[in-house]
Amino acid sequence: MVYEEGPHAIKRTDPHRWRLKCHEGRQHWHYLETDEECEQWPQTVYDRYWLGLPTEAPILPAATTPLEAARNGLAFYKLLQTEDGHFAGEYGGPLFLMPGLCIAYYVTKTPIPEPWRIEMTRYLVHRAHPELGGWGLHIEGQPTVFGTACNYVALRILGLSPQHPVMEKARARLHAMGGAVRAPSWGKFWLSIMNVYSYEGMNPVPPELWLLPESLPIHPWRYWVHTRMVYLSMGYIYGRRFQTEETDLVRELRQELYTEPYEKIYWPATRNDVAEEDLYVEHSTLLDIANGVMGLYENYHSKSLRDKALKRVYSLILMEEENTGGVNLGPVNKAMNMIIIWIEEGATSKLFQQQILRYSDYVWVGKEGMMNNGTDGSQLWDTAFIVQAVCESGLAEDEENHAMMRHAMAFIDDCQASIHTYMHTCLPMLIRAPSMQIKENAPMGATSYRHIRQGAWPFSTRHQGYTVSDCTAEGLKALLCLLDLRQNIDEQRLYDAVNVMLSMQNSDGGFASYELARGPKFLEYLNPAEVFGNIMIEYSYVECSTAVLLALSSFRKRFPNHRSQEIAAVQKTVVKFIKRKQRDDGSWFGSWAICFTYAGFFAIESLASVGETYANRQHVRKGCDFLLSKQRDDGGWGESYKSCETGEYVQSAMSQVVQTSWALLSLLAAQYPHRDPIDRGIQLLMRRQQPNGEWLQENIEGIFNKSCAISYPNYKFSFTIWALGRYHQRYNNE
Ligand code: LAN
Repeated sequence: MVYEEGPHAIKRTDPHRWRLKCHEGRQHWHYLETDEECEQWPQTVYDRYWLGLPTEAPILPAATTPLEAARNGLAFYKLLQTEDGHFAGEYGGPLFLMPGLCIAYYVTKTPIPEPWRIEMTRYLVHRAHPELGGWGLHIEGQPTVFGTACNYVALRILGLSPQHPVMEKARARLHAMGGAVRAPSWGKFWLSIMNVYSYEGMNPVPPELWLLPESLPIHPWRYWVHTRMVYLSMGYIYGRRFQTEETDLVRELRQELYTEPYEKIYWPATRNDVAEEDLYVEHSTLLDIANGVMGLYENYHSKSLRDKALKRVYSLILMEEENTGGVNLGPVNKAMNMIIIWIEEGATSKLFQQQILRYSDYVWVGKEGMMNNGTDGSQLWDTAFIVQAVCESGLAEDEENHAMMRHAMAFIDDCQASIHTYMHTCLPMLIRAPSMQIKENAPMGATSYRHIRQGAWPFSTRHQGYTVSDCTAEGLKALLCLLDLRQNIDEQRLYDAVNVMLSMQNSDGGFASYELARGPKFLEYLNPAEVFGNIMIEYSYVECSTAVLLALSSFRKRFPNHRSQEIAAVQKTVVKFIKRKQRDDGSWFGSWAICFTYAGFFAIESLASVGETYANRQHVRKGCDFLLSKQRDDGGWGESYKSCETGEYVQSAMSQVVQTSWALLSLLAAQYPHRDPIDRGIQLLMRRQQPNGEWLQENIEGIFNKSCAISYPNYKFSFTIWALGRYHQRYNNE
């Protein structure tokens, strides 16, 4: 074992021993123990790239035109394609996920594999705030009680001593913020499981909510799927008041996390105490009243009703388990379900073993150690973008790119939910309604409340398999590109994808992320999470709506006779929605990446897909003018994640290649008539390109729930190549 140089002097594994193995999109990092194994299984360029080792990618002839720059970019990026045809990548950023993993392993007494333990410790040590100490909600944020208390616990589980300088500094920061009593609700919850906090100090999460009539507007089936699945599992654990046993570590943590003696804390008074550093959405009066009522209920609740509710909740968790093969929707319900399945089924059960196995899908080794990804990856998403970029730029015609494209297509093809995958991964009760719309599905009570998925694409892998509107759109767009290359595709697959999209339009004309908007807007007043905004229900998002519009537009051009009237009607109403969402200054607010530049790109491109351009339409013109007003002296664009928090455009310290690409793609799609700003942007992309064709990592690219940043490291390849390629198509390298 080696120690890293530098201020942290922390243990590290040998980076030359890690290998990424990918199968059907599943990404697993393996640590090889012997030299012999290493010789038999040499490191690939993508292993080295993601581990931060020199890639040894060849130096390329310097690009003199945008097309050559795109070609060089692709020559490098191609080397990162994994053996199963997708483009892998780290998906870190949030800092509230690894505590869930560590606590789940700790309470279920599951040993954390040694190489993981070492690399997770290294990651968290590196990600502590360099000046202030402690951790934030995400890697670019300021320290919060949530981040600091939970990651402190995680590091203690991982074995780091409380005397380590990073821990001392974190403790000081935590105490300066008021100690762990001031954690937001999700923090209070994890700490309660760890038995270093009392459930008396938590607002109730009664599982009985799931027994309410489904017709009630507050029934959880109407929540946004991530919120629903988190509160489903939280309700189970809260309902049972599950806590791990009191160990030495537990006793020590109780002394370390607070500013006063643990025994003296009056817990009920801490329920609504949340540090200013953490608070993004304050409690509404409605929420406080609801918490009060639920608190009374908790004092007198009936045991038999609770048992019934726990049974119902557990049956839904089992459906989730089966529907996703143990991957689960996301990293938060994954950690909770690992604990729940251990409680219900025991450590030796098949289901619990599957839970452990599937945790490998969530962890990723980067150059600063091992992180807990925000999902089980972004496989479909990233692969669909590069396929479209290569097609549009014309690089798909190059012989040298054929193998890579075929391979990517095979992955995209395999990733789509078909009858075949359906049979394998869905519960029998879901199979009964493969191509029906949600309102025609079997009675809600009998299902797991999921939207139809035959023909859909997920964000990551078909194993996780959740329908996402814009992932379906991007998957379809990518397949349609391939039609241009005259590959054989079963048309029914395309029709199924269209069917999924058509089933997802909301009454306001827009599209949400995973499902139709099912709940009333007032549910947002009951958002108990404090650290995230707009999480209670689905909303129509600019990005999702525009992606669907783009997909439908390109589908309709090729298949003008398939459901043409319906598609035309949807196109019309989405266009209206997009125009309604434009702000007076010409911008669109983005919810899933940063921010106005991202949403502007999708909006302008989608309007262009129905023939609206800078010359002929006011909305596109205003959208372009807004972007142009943000161009910087060096020709680039650069927006900070702060835009997403504040709702106003905030410039970042430097221009960013990713945002420059989005802005250029927008101007080019809109047929903006003047070349100068476009040329200056293109020159910036070319200047930033390295001699081996790559672009270096810049600021974090993505966001969710208004407050949490998340990495999309592949964007710096797919969108740069796309912008350069689109420029070439428009101006032919003049
Ligand atoms: C994602 C990632 C992808 C993203 C897009 C496809 C880009 C978007 O257009 C639609 C929404 C979606 C699918 C999305 C939703 C929320 C996710 C799953 C994430 C941002 C990745 C991580 C995040 C998830 C909620 C993180 C876990 C945290 C909780 C609050 C439960």
